[in-house]
Amino acid sequence: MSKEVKSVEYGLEKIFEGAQDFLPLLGTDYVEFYVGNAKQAAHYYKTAFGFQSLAYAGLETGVRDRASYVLKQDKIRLVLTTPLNGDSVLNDHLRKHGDGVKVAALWVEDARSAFEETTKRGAKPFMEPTVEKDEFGEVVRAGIYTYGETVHMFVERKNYNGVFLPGYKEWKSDYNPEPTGFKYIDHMVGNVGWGEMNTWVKWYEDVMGFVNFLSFDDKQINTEYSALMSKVMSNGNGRIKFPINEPAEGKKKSQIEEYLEFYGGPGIQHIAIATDDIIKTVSQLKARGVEFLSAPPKAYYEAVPQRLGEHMNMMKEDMNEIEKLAIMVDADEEGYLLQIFTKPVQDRPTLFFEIIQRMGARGFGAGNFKALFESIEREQEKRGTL
Ligand code: TYF
Ligand code: FE
Repeated sequence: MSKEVKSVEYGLEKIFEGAQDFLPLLGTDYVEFYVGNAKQAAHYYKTAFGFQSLAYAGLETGVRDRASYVLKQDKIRLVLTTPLNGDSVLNDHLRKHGDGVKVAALWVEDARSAFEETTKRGAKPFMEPTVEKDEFGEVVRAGIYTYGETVHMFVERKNYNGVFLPGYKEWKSDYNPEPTGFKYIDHMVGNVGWGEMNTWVKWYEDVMGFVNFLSFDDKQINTEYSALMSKVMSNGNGRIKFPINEPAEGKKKSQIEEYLEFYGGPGIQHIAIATDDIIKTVSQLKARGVEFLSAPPKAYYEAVPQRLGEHMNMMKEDMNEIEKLAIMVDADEEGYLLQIFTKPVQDRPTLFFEIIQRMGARGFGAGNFKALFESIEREQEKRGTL
């Protein structure tokens, strides 16, 4: 693991030296998925992941071409959107990519300025700054394209106190499964094409003012087959992290190549969700039918003390529980982390989720890559895509 940018200080303001502040970001605002059946997807995210109903837009609210269900769990908002007729442009996206993430929306103070600053640095516009109003105030939104057909929306909501956005009505449901302990989005990872990682690293530097604070090359993370390279991009306050993967040459097909084939190009590969009690969260998810990758081998757990070194004494979690749930553990100079990965959450082997509990560590679990990628390869083997 190589640190390319030294961290200056912890806190809310500037963490990364070199990050530019022409685009101050307050956090992730929402993540919007385009799906084939938003009503059923919403049920899945409520039942299996413990999201709560928040807002709805569709025929009943005067929207004719799409239906959108908004779900919430602590700081995370998901929007599940589906087209309502064959003419909708959403169909082109769905036909090509299947269910997946269309929008990673960022919460900003000033959406007009965010749009202006990024487009003048080369971002391709998706939506010009637009004011949306209702009885709860107004929201300004604007959007730019990132890799593939994925979009970053900028959301300015300082003059708004409705449940989500103008045009949505509050969604009160009698069906409210218990939350599973999700807190916030830790990072969202994009897969891009062969040789394109550095192009997108530069794009996040130049257009968004981000810095590259961690890099993993193919030598560190080349298992028998699953070669890839990865660079983590972060904004200045460290709240927004977008790692970018590209495939690398291996013995057989890289998991990144499999994704690109089935998604029909670059897009979001996984969303990592932070919890502060991974044992409870993962036990709940498993009980509700969420499928995770197969467990690492016994030898992986035998090597935990060695991998954690001095951090082993700090570990509060019961290692037997951790192993029983097939959770992985890694450490860096600053602390340790616990993580686990779901299988893809739709039929195409594309988007999946990561559950992560950070106990001081700011890395991405490089010590787990081998075991993780071998689990992914076992799935690729079953799919005949290795
Ligand atoms: O976000 C990360 O870097 C880790 C590890 O295809 C990872 O979660 C990296 C690449 C990948 C799956 C997981
Ligand atoms: Fe991750």
